[in-house]
Amino acid sequence: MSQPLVNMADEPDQDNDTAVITKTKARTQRPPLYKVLLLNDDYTPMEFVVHVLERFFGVSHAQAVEIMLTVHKKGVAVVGVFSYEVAETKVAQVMDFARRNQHPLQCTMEKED
Ligand code: TYC
Repeated sequence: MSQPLVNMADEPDQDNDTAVITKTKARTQRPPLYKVLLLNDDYTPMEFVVHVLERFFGVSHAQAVEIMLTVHKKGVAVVGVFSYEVAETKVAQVMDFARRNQHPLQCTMEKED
């Protein structure tokens, strides 16, 4: 928050020569960002994961295959970085779609450092 630019001294200033100028840097507050993570499992079909990535994360088919294979090999991958509300919605959409299709696919979010 802002500070006064001019602080008058507390002491009496009989000859008016002790005004203090204080500059405060205005810092912009950015909202925290959240990573959305996709986790590997042994049962969800690869094509289903590719479809999820295209449908909910707007990536191309080639990018979706690449991300899916990263998760398959490494166990987890960041699929996007969003505001809290958008990340929460993506996680809910993926988890709901996986559950409705009876796949154990897991999607979570975590605050970015
Ligand atoms: N490991 C799965 C398989 O071999 C494929 C898979 C990839 C599952 C990514 C989940 O997030 C995932 N069918």
